[in-house]
Amino acid sequence: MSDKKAEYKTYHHPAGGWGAAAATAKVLLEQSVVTKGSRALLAMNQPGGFKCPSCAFPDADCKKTLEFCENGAKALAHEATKFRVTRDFFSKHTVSELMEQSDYWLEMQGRLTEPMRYDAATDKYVPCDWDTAFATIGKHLRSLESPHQAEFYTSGRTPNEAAFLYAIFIRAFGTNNFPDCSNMCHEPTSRGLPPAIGVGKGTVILEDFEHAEAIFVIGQNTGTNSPRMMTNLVEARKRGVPIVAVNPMPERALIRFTEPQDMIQMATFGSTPIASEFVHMKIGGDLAFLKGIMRVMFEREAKGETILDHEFIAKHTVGLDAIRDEVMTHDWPELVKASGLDEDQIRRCAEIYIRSRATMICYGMGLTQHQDGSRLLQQVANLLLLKGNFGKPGAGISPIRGHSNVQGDRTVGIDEKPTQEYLDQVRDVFGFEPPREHGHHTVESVEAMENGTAKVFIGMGGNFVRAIPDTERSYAAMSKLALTVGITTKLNRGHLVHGKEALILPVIARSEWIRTSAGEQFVTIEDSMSNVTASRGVLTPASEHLKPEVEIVCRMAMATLPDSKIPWASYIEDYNLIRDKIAAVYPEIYTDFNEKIKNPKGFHLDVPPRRLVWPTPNGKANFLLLPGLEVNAPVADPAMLRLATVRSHDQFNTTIYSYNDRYRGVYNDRMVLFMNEDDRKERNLEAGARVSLETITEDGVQRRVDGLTVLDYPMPRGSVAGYYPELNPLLPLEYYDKISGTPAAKSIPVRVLAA
Ligand SMILES: Nc1nc2c(c(=O)[nH]1)N[C@H]1C(S)=C(S)[C@@H](COP(=O)(O)OP(=O)(O)OC[C@H]3O[C@@H](n4cnc5c(=O)[nH]c(N)nc54)[C@H](O)[C@@H]3O)O[C@H]1N2
Ligand SMILES: Nc1nc2c(c(=O)[nH]1)N[C@H]1C(S)=C(S)[C@@H](COP(=O)(O)OP(=O)(O)OC[C@H]3O[C@@H](n4cnc5c(=O)[nH]c(N)nc54)[C@H](O)[C@@H]3O)O[C@H]1N2
Ligand SMILES: [Mo]
Repeated sequence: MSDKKAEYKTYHHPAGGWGAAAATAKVLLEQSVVTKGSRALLAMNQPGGFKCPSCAFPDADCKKTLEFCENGAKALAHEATKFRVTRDFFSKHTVSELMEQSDYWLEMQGRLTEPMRYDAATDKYVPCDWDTAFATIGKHLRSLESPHQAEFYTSGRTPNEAAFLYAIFIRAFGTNNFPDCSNMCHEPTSRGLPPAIGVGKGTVILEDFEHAEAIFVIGQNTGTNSPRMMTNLVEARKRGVPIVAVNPMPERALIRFTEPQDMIQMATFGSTPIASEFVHMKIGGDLAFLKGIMRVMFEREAKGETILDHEFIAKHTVGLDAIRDEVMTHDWPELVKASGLDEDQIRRCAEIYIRSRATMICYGMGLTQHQDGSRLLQQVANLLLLKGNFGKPGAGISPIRGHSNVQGDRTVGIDEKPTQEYLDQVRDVFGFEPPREHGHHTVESVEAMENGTAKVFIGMGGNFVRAIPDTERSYAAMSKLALTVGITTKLNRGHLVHGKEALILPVIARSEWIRTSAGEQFVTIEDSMSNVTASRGVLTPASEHLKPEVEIVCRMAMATLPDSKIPWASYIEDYNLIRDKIAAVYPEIYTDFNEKIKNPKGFHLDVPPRRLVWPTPNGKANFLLLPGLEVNAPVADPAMLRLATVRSHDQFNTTIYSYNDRYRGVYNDRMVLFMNEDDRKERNLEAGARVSLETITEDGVQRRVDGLTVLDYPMPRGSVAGYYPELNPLLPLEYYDKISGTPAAKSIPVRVLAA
């Protein structure tokens, strides 16, 4: 809880603008990094500098000198902070005491400075040298009965070089247990899109924004979670491009935005309206909305108009008739009811889509985090295919990825279901036979901890226990482990919910330099639009005892696999050697990696649908069916509300920068429930009432969060929202998309209990 008085007031200004400029200055000041931080900001996303540690949106073509945003500045300020968590700090607090502190407090303590190990006798973390730490990991892993008893988590800040070697190490060790932050995020993209278009990635690049004739932004809070994309939306809007925003929350930046880097707009307090059509849809109504648009197209075709791109469909696709038949089974009253929209608005959006000769559909967690998230994305692909919106400038599908390198990690091997081609390449390049059976995704790894099969958890970045569903259960599962290891920059809950033995291994951060005997090293990052660039830190590491992630991976491998023929020690010194191996394992996309990466703007990995090539089993793009209009299991309880767990403007996932959420008008509080006024009145609640939320499930487990303040907010009837991770205790572990394993964090069935 914040120690300041909570305040709730409507935010009337455009997003961005002076509010963003002030927030940037404030966070630099708070973390006491004004000069250091400002210097680093100038190097962020510049050729020769480092990639922003925040989101995965690409940086523009180096046109602007300050290629960062308010939330990038927050991420950097918190990384470059002057505060430190030292051995002194740990000697003053037991782990049980630290457990009582908030996530915000833990974050504010600063950067970790040296390796620590858990001492059960004192319930404290105590210093531990690096050699002992690696020996402990090696000892535990070698003593397992089976390599499948270990779970190796990756969070998406990990750069390509470290992720690639981590994948090789773990496969040489003998398992494909790769739970990954992507499993909670854009995994429906990675699993849902390949059967449809042959790749599990986006098909647009940044330049496409300049050619699009319509842009849809569905289930994504652009102004907060990928603010650099606002520049592209503003530019498109100024060109008169219609923008359709589809969201149960009227996110401020999608309505009106002032470019903080536009001097004239700033000076004149001007702003640009963003959404030409704001589609205020109920949670999970997307399927009905998409089908409604398709229905308009089919209706008009039936009347003799030419609406579809018949040439494209005939040449490139399979399955049109089945899709048409399925869509036409839903009449308008049904579509209206399931989406919560009126028919006119769906028709207007269809008109925008039909008129545009090149449409981009961008989306985020509002589409992926449902029980049928993967198949819902296939419907997005269907809509695009109907008008041939692939392989031409300004058109395509655009998942807006989360972590800065989450897409890259997946490309270089972090995958619990690796392809046979990749495994063959690993065998041929590294000379060992990798395991072929599928490993655990995130949810399965928690189940393995719960049932006692898993003994060791290693987290390469991230904050696993706070990110996963069913908090109480997950804490209990993690506590059963023999060893937990957190390879991280900052103190977080993941270090406090620990196994019998536990290690904290502090790493050099993105903004800091890496120097080895072979000179200064750089790493590489793949952004949301498949562009790979170098990232070179400019700041002095937070402590002399930190190690780069690459070295930590190599030394874990050396300690675990003493007979390994792989030259781990050489990779620690020279990252070019790692990139040569990436090129060898992925000749189709990474040939001449070390040459190509010399281009300061990086290079694009090939995405075949851009060339109208479909790497699906039948070599075509496929229209795929998702019958019905619901993307989550129905719940009979008439009092049920659907709860979306979302991010505030002042957090990065589990990292809480402050208790404010400026654009939604919430100050000094995160325990709030955004609710439609009529839903509140129907429950006889006063505005500002204290309530509890309880999950509606049939598994007999009570999941409840108390102490939430009800806020009247323009939510559609039946839809409520609150903050992640505070509301994760409500999300049942089993409540996930079966194709991708992604928890349905946007559609938890809950009831409200008056306090
Ligand atoms: N500053 C900052 N940047 C970030 C992050 C961060 O925490 N902070 N996180 C990073 C990561 S890992 C990710 S994955 C991305 C996340 O970025 P987003 O995808 O924007 O994530 P969320 O805040 O979870 O919410 C997405 C939006 O979905 C809407 N929504 C909820 N339910 C539905 C629904 O049923 N349908 C539709 N259409 N919309 C719905 C919500 O109202 C919200 O506006 O951002 C990345 N960038
Ligand atoms: N209910 C609910 N749950 C969700 C979501 C939701 O919308 N709702 N979103 C899901 C999504 S999209 C995601 S991606 C996951 C996020 O899950 P994670 O990726 O596991 O979580 P983060 O909060 O991003 O991890 C933050 C920690 O990473 C460490 N760190 C930061 N920078 C570095 C670095 O450079 N190197 C290393 N090694 N460590 C570093 C720091 O110690 C920091 O405390 O959460 C998921 N969980
Ligand atoms: Mo994410």
